[in-house]
Formats: sequence, structure tokens, C-alpha cells
Amino acid sequence: MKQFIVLVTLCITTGLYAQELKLWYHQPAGATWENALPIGNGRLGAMVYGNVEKETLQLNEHTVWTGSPNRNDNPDALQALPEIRRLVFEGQQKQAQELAAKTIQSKKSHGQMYQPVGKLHLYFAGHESFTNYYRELDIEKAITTTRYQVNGITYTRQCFSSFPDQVIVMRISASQPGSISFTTNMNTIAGTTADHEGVKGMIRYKCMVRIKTEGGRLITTDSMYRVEQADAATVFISIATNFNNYKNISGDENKRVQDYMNKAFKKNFATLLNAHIAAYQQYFNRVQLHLGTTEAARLPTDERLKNFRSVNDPQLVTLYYQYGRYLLISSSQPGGQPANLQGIWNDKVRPPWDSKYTININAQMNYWPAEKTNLAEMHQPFLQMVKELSETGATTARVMYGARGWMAHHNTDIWRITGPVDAIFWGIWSAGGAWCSMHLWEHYLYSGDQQFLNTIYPILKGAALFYVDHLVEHPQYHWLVVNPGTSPENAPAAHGGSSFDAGTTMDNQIVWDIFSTTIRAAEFLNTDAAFTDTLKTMRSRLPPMHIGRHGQLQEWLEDIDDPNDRHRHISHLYGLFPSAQISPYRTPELCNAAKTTLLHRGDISTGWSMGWKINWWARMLDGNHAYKLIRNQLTPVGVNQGGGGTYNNLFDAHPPFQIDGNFGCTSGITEMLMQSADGTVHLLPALPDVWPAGRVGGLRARGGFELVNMEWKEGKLVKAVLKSNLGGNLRIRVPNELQGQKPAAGANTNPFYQTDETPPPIIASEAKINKLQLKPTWVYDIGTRPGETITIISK
Ligand code: FUC
Repeated sequence: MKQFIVLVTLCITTGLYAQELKLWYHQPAGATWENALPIGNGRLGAMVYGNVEKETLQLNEHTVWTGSPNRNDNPDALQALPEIRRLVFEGQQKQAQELAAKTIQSKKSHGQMYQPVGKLHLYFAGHESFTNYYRELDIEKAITTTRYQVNGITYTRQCFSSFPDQVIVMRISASQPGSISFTTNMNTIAGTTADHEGVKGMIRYKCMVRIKTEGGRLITTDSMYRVEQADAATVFISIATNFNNYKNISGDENKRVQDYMNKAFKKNFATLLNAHIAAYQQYFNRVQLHLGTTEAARLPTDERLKNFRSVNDPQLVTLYYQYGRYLLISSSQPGGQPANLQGIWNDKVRPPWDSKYTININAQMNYWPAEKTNLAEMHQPFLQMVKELSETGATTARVMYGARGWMAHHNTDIWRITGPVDAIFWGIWSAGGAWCSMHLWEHYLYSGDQQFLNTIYPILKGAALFYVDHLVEHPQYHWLVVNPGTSPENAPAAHGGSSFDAGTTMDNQIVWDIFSTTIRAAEFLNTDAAFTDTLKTMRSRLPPMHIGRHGQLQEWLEDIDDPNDRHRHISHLYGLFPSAQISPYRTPELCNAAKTTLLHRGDISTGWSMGWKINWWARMLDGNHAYKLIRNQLTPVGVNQGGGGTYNNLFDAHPPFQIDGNFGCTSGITEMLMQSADGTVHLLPALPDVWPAGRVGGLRARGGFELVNMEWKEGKLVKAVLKSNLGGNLRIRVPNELQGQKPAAGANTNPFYQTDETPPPIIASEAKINKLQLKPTWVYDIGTRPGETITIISK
């Protein structure tokens, strides 16, 4: 009996563990795209429906966009700029906005649209009534499986988008020979994308399907295939376009599509599958996370999502966390396009916001997990986009603002437009380029790659140079400010419906960051001393942050925030995350004010906004509040009144589907477990009570440190192993005392951990400030050599 119990317990435990990294369901996707499961190799994406009698693979290729190389600057801006600035400074924001609508807003393209390729259907006649249905996405292997029975025969379909072989592959097998028969709706499709907003559509694409059968017959007609009584069949899908880069579309899609197909078609399924899994796992396996196990994990994914708000299901958190990493690996590969608003998965000819790149938060959020969750290679497409924006944005800076350097407004697309799009209320924001540039710097801070720093320095310098020319003196306060500026997508009631202002907090913070970063990069490279002096002088004249009369961090230069404002953008908290200008240890007043602002704004919001809030609460070292946001985010779409949530396939819901929330949450969970932005490697900075014990391995910290593994129990660090790739001082902050380590003294000597002094805030009222309750921490200095592994153990 005892043996039996042990065996059952073992089965349940291993069963739980085995299911941990799978999304699985008892029913097909049906007609709902957000029930289908995403696969991708960065370039080719598919949504696999798992519908039995009519299987659907909705197909995407990352360069299928409307339009062709184009620009969208409005040269009238330059002449109108002095008048617009005057109006803003004189408090006539509405008039300024009206004038800018005519002179600054783009009169050309407002961005092109990311397009679907099409749908491949497989029709299985006679499979209408089936039993024992099961469908999964295994994110450890990046493969979907659908299984069901008809007339006692078990049918299995496995599908993946191969990283090394650059085709999508679906294998169909059965438990009895000769039982696979189906037809397809196509064998080839080809086309040219549409014209849009006056830009001619010139992307040519081709999608080719081929089928390899084992046994039975394969009949090919002009437009489709028929498979009869095969033992197994493997469907190959190859897609290619003529896109080379944002200014060159002279590629040969016909040759490309053939080449991919011919190479892959020669290989057998097992060879393709093994190579795919190996290529995927070299990235995916770098991080392991365990937050505990509960019985809740035994249910299918959609049911767990429904239950999550009321039961403790830490494995749903680990699944969602690793799913974020899966999605990044699957939608962003070196040499490809960065993940857009929907990664690479889009079934609509007119997708929401064109499924392009909104660079006032969303595109950056996609890349927050990249470095810290050990997927630096996946960052590359975004970093390449920043480089390309620095090329196109140099013309925009010159033509529209008479400035040197480069800039970008709040949106871009595959053609790297940098002019202002949408109504000027949104489009006026000018800090897209500078914010994106911070990702270049971050990649350097994590890697310490000097060669990379050399190549990006001119881009950082160009982003800073734009502001050297663009900042103007505020007539009343004499600070240097951006005018016209805005705090993305929000407007204070005091400005009569205009979003225009001068010296908004986010603009100031971004200018501060790009100046500081360029100064430090120049110091690392020992270059440009005169230029960095200019930047230092100008930086000292930026407006300080303000704490307003409600105890809030001011969003605007004046104290006009509305404590009842629930806007999804809380742009002025850029300084808390992703930047570290606001810190619980270095700038406690600002951090308290940021907390007050967050409490005013509330928790429930769009998916991405909740994702950002997880990161903020983690930076404020409040793990329980961060977890509350995870709960809100892992709520079925439609339940949060006026807010987002999650679809059955664990895609983030703005709503609609927007992938940024997935990535934002993965970043936030990491920030709860380890941070490295505030002068130390901080372990377990924001652990919620629901995760008293756990393990994590593979996270990366700035300065070339890697958390090989860490274990905690009862909310306390037990042991951690860290690898130092670059050497240097490892200043570590932990929640409990360590054995035999030297307490930290003086400034951190590690050059990657320098933090610039944020100037003291101007405080209108202390009365309403919500004070952070900080738990005690211990800080140690550990000298490391390159390649050394350090073990720390709690006392
Ligand atoms: C910004 C956000 C919206 C949406 C869009 C794609 O404009 O304000 O909520 O996420 O980007």
C-alpha cells in the first residue's frame, strides 16, 4: 500500500512537472484566432488551430508589409516652429496644436500595415465526429501537437516553424497504416502587397506548399493536393519575399522560396525536428524558473486562466514567464525584423494600429526581457532598427527641426519612417529615437562588448546632438526644455484638450538619459571631451522632477495632474522603469511620489499598461503589489472592467491582442527576482508572499554577471551562484545576512554600476506622500576575476 502511495505521488508530481511548460486544451481553437497556438522562427509565423475536420494554419512572414521605401517628413514644420513654441510658452496650447496639425503632422504616409500571407487548410473528410481530443504547444520544444481519435484510430499532427531550415513543417501520422486522407486548399499563392496612404505596395511574396507521403497516393492538381490512404504525410510550407532592407526590395522571392523548400524537402521529419529543437533550445534552456507546484496546474490552460485570480497556481506564472521568452525567440531572430505590435502573428488585412511599431512604449516593452532573460541575440533586430532609424531620422531632424543628429516621433514601420503620424495630439512626441537608443546602451551594459560600443557611439551621440540643437530656454524658469513636447497620449485638463506642453517630465527624463549615456559612453571610449562638457552643462540646466500638491510625481512642468486620471500611459514613471533615475535608495522622495502617482492611476488598465506596472512595483520593491498586477493580467479577457487581460492562448489582451503585455510581464517577473539597475545586483528585491520558496537560474545582470542559480526558502535567500564574465566588483544586495562576505564600503567601483545623481526634486507638498516601507537588506562587495564563479550562502 505504502509503495502504491509513493508511486501515485511520484506520478502526480512528475505529471505536474511534465505539464509545466505546455499550453494544452481539450478542445480545438474553433473559429477564434486567439485560441490558436503561435509558432514562429522569427521570420515565418503560423497560428495553428488544431481543428479536426478542417485544420487551419494562418500564415505570416515578417516582411510582408504594404507600401515600399518612403519617407513622411513634413518640411513645413521648420518655419512654423518658432510660432508654435511661442504659443506653448504663452499658455495657448490649443492654438499651438492647431497650427502644428497643419504644419508638423505628416501629410504623407501615417505608417504602413503588416499583412497576413494567407491560410492553409487541410480537409479531413469523415473526421467530423472525434473523441479523446488533445491539443498542446510545448514551449520547451517549440512544437504543437494535436491528437484525437476517429473510429478507433489515433491521429496525430505535429507542427513547428524550423529555425535552421526556414520552413514550416506539419507531420500527420496515425496509429494504423493507410488511414491518412486529406485535401488542401492550395499549393502555391503569390502576390504583391497593397498600396496604402499614397505609397505603392511593392512587396512581392510567394508561399509554396509541398507534401511528402509515406505509403498511399499523392495527387497534385493546379491548385491543391489530395493525399489518399497514406501511412503518414509531411506538409512543408515555404514563404519568401523580395525584401532586402528598408531601402532595397530587389530580392528574388521565387528563387528564395524554392531554395528554402528544396533544401528542407530532402530531409526527413526526424532530422528536421531534431535540428529545430536543438536550435531553439540553445536559447530557451538558458533560464529555468520554479516558483512551486500546486494541484491547480493539473487543469488545461484555459481553465487555469479562469481560476488564477482565486487559486494559487505558481506554475501558471512560470508558464506565462517562459512563454514570454518563447514568443521572443519565435518572433525576433538575428538578421530579421523586430517583433511588431503582434510579434509576427497577424491575420488581419487591416490590423489594429497597422501592427507596426509604436515607439512611445510598446516596441521598447517587447525588448525589456531580452537582455535580463538571457536572450541578447533576440535583441539584435531591434538594435538594428535603431541604427536604421538613426539614418532615416537624421533627415527628419534636419528638415523638420533644423537640428543636427537624428530623431524619431512616436511610430515607425518596416520602412523606418520617422515623421509624425496619427493626429498631432499623439504624433508630436519627439523622443522615440532617444528612448530607442537606450536599448543600445543597455546591450552594452549587459555584455561589456567594447567593439559594439564603438559601433553604437555615433548613434548615441546623434540622439544627444538632436537635443543640443532642439532644447530651448523656458522664458519663465530658464530651464532647457523640449517645446513642443508632450507626455505620450495624455493631456492635462488645464490645456483645453491639447496634449502640447514644454518640459514634460518624460521628455526631461529621456533627455537626461541620452545625455548621461552619451557622456558615459564617451568616457568609456576616451573621446569627445569637449562635446561631453557641453552635454554636462546642458544637463545641469534640465528641469528637476517635481512633486506636486497631491504628493504625486508631476507629469507636467506645472502642478496640474488630476489625481482621478486613470490614463494607461504613465510616461513620467519612465524615470523609475525602464530608467533608474528614481530609486527607493537614492531618491526616496521621488520614489514615494511615484508610488502616489501609481496609486492614483489604479491597477486595472490595458494589457501593456499592467505589464509596465509590474515592473514599477518591482522597482519600488513591493512584490505583493507586483503580484496583484500579475493576477490582473492573468485574467481572462473581458473580465477586468475597462481593462485588458489574457486570451486562452495566453496572448496578452490590450484588448485586442498586443504582444507587448506578454513581454512586459516577463520582464516584470524578472525584476521581482533580480535587479541590476540601481548600483547593485539586487537578489530577491520584490518577492511576493505567494512565492516563499523557489529557484531560478540563467538571469543576466549588468556588467557581465550571470545568476547561474539561486535558491530561496521562507522568503529568504539560501544560496546563489553567480558567474562574472568581465570581472570587477560585484556589489550585491540581499534580503538576509550572508556568510563570510565583506560589507560594501564607498562607491561601487564597477564602471557598469555607476548611477548618475538625480537632482533633488522640487516639492510642493509633503503632506500626501505615500511612504515606501522598505525591508532591511545587506550589501556586500565581492571582487571578481573574469570567468570566475562566486557562491554566496546565507548565514
Ligand atoms: C499606444 C497606446 C495604445 C496602443 C497603441 C498600439 O498608442 O496608447 O494603447 O497600445 O499604442
